Amino acid sequence: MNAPYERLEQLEQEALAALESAMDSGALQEWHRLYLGRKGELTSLLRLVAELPEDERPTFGRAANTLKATLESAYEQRVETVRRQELERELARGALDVTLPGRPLGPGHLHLTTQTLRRIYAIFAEMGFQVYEAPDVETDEFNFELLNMPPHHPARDMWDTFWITDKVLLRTHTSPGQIRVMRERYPEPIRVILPGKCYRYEQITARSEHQFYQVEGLAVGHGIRMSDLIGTLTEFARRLYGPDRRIRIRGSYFPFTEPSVEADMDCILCRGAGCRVCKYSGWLEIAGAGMVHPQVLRNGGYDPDEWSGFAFGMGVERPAMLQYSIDDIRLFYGNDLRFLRQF
Ligand code: FA5
Repeated sequence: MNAPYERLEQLEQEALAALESAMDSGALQEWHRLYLGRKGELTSLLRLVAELPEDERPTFGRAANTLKATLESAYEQRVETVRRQELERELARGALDVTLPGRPLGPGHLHLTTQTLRRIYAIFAEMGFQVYEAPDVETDEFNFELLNMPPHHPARDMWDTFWITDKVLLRTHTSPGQIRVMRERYPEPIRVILPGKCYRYEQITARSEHQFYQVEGLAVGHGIRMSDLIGTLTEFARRLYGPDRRIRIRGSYFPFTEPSVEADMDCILCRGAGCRVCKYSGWLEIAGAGMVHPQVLRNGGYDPDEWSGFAFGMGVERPAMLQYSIDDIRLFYGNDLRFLRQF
């Protein structure tokens, strides 16, 4: 047997013996560097290949690779053993007391949006409104067509849309739920609120998110009038923001209500005098609303000659922003606990 082969055998014995005496992770690292490292013994041995006659080189190469594999697997096993021994030593020293109680996790609390939603539910529940949930993923038919917006209707531009397919979308408002409740409840009278997330393909700014909450309201019955709508919204604003709130109704346009209005409330900060919050108008918008359009009643299965109804849709984050002087809607879902803990 010539010198390189002998060296190979010697190296195996030497390395395995050294491995057995490596007692901690530092020693193991040192062993790895010495025998398997880039400048280690095995690597330098492989260089001896050049000294061998050409026909012996493949056999030597194979033998060296086998040795490499043997040493690597012995190393892995030794690492396991040493790790276990180290842990046992540590436990014996009492450094790790597994009987200690864990670090306490403080209780969380409801998100500001959830708190606001629950306040809104409670107020409407007292006024006899049930909560009805409709799907976030909607069809063009429910989000637009049945609400009086056929394809290419210009009012569709009011709602920039996330499309999933040609006919399926993420609802841009909670109004499609109106049709769903009517079709489910006919021929009963209806008094529901429909809370939920809405999605709009919009530029995100301090005032606008592309994902936000709305609460829709719908009442359908015999002889329901505009004054019922105004009374309901006034009562709601007074219960949420204080008993002396005033409501103002302005004419507006939505394809699914006729007539359509926007309801404003006197500014909670300046009480109508004019300030930064209300942009010096004295008023804050609280909801889009109106009398349910006869065609929408029909689409829900209710005959508009016998039935009438009102509907409204309000944001959730924007009123909460006003109430707590939050100047950026992006804080709501930024998951910064320093912000969330304040509420
Ligand atoms: C609507 O979505 C109508 N569906 C409301 C309605 C319902 C009218 C029933 C008539 C009858 P509008 O696009 O104005 O209307 O949205 C209503 C409220 O949602 C706004 O007043 C605002 O508070 C909130 N909102 C709208 N877009 C955003 C947004 N990008 N980020 C946060 N809040 C928003």
